[in-house]
Amino acid sequence: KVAHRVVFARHGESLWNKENRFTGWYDVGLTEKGIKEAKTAGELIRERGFQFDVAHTSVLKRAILTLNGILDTTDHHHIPVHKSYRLNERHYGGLQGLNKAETAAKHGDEQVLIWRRSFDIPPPSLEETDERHPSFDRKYSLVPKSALPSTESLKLTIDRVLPYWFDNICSHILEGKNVLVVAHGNSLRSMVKYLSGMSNEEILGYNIPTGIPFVYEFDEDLNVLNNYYLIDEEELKAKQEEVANQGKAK
Ligand code: DG2
Repeated sequence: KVAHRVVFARHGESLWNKENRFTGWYDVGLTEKGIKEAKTAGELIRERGFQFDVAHTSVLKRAILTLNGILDTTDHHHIPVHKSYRLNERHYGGLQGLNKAETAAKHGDEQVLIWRRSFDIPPPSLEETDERHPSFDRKYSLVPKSALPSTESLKLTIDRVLPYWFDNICSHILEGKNVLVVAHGNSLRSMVKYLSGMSNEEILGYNIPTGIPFVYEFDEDLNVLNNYYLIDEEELKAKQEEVANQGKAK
C-alpha cells in the first residue's frame, strides 16, 4: 500500500542548456522557456492535486527559480524550503563552460559520452587556483574546502547526494510530510539510480529532461512501489532522446 509519495523535477531550461554548454556548478539562470517549463510543471502537479509540506533544492538559481515557479503555480508559497549544495548538479570540472557538441567534434562522441555518462570516470579537474573553483564562491563559505569538488563522476555525485537523501529527505518523508525535490540532471540521476536499483550500465543510458515532474511512491518502510512521469511515455521518450543527443557532434 502506498504510504508516501515524493515528487521530483529537474529545473527548467537554463541559458547554458539552451547554448548546450557543460554547466555543473556554474550558477546560470533560466531562459524564457525554462520559466514556462517551471509553470507547466506546477500545472501538471496541480492537476494531480498533489500537496506539499516541505521542499528541497540545490543552492543553484536554475533549480531555486524552478522551485519558486512550481510553488507559485501550485499555491505553496508557505512551505519551508531547504537548500543544500548536496543537491547541486554534478561538478563538471574543466568542461564547465564548453559547448557539448563542439567538445564532441574535438574529442569524439565516445569520449564525451564517457565524460557525461560513465559511472566512475570524472571529467578533467579544475585547478584549485582556478577562479571558477567553488572554494572562491561565497555560497560555499560554510562548506569545508576538502568537501568542495574540482570535478565529479556520477559515483562521486552519488557519494555527495545520497547522504542528503537519507538524512534530510527521508526523515521528512518518515514524519509523514509530502516532499517536493527540485534538482539537476545528474543529482537526480544519483537518487534515481539508488531508488530504482539501476546497475552502473542501466544508469548510463538514463536521461532526465528539464521541467518534467516525476513521482516515486513508497510503502511505510520506504520501499519503492511505483515511479512515473507526469507526461505520457511517447513525449517522455522524445525528450530523453534530446538530452542524450546533446553530447553528439552535429
Ligand atoms: C547539465 C547536465 O546539468 O548535463 O551540468 O551541463 O541539469 O543542471 O542542466 P543541469 C550540465 P548532462 O550531464 O546531461 O550533459
